[in-house]
Amino acid sequence: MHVCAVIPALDEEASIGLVLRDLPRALVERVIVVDNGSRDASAERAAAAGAQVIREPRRGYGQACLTGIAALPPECDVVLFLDADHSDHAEETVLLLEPIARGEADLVIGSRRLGKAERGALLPQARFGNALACSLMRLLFGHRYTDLGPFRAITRTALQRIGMVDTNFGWTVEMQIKALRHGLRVVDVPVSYRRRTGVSKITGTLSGTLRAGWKILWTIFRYGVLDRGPR
Ligand SMILES: Nc1nc2c(ncn2[C@@H]2O[C@H](COP(=O)(O)OP(=O)(O)OP(=O)(O)O)[C@@H](O)[C@H]2O)c(=O)[nH]1
Ligand SMILES: [Mg+2]
Repeated sequence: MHVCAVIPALDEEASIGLVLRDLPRALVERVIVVDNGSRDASAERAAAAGAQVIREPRRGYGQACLTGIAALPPECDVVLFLDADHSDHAEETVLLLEPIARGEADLVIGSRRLGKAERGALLPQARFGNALACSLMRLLFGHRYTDLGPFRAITRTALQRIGMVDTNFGWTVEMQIKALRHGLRVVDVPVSYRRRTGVSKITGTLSGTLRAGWKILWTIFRYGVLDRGPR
């Protein structure tokens, strides 16, 4: 397996070095950090820690992921996504890759609900939003996801099939819904989660929570009610 990691980063100079330090380079051939218009030294820190840095001035979590995907080398056949704020335990990468390596999964979601989240790492609004989104997906698609966690692995073939388009907060749920609609094999595995390093941008702020929550619900409604075709 040729595994490449895509890490969206927006002003994460305090944490990006730690993430890259913890990522098992024996398993991950190439690490692409997508710098999403940071005004701090995220890009320099990432480059110094051995990552390929790509700049994407258009803001948005999904946009950063799309730009990272566009830069994947041809030999890459599994893509690992994780956040740059050192909340995910990059050293647990192997847990996400195992089901794919065994030929049992196309998409593996790192579930913070099945795993151990440090106290205060998953804010109440995040727990509530994840539970609501997972219940709605269960109702509409009949599959029981346990989390919308950002730490995940997907085969390149699956990624190409599902045709991701969301440019911001709908990214994680879009991937999970489309995986079901395309009949992909999806697995949740327990992962650990810690409090972020640096300044909170989404879940730790009221406006971020409202915008993300709204976009996640809208994405579920769009793919689950308005347009139920395979794409
Ligand atoms: N908010 C935001 N984050 C981005 C963007 N592009 C990349 N990111 C990165 O996406 C990841 C997730 O953002 P976080 O701010 O950690 O979001 P969260 O985990 O829901 O909430 P907090 O950790 O409490 O802020 C981080 O690694 C960010 O640096 C962007 O345009 N907006
Ligand atoms: Mg975070």
